Amino acid sequence: MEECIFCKIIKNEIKASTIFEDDRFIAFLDKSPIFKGHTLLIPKKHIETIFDFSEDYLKDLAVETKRIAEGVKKGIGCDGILLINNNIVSQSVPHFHVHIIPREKGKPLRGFMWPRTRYKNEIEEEEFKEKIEKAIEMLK
Ligand code: DGP
Repeated sequence: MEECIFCKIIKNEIKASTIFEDDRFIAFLDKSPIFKGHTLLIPKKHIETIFDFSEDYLKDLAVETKRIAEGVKKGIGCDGILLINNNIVSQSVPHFHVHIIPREKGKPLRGFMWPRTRYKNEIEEEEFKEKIEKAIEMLK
């Protein structure tokens, strides 16, 4: 089976513009950035989606995400940061990655995450709220 592209980046078999690396994580520039400076943060362990993480690794990922996002913001002097992560659907590389994307005021995302939808009414919104609330309760 063809090996994962991001595992090859970790092993230095594919070149990437690496901006940070330690024993658990690596961050590098996305090869097709939404905006320049668009960075990907990935675990060095081959973990496919958020659902496959251990809690400890995920906690470290949250801390690392904040640090790298701060680095991108300070490093290029952008106004803000968009964090996104595709799991399964729209996930083109099956190795978990957080997109850390620089944002500038007045520079909109084009055709990305829009158009938004609306709930038909408050009853429908309540139904969605309850389904998710119950599922979370069961996870405790
Ligand atoms: P997603 O669609 O959420 O799975 O995002 C995958 C991202 O990975 C996409 O923005 C492009 C980036 N990408 C894919 N292959 C490579 C690569 O070989 N090098 C780098 N630097 N980025 C890659």
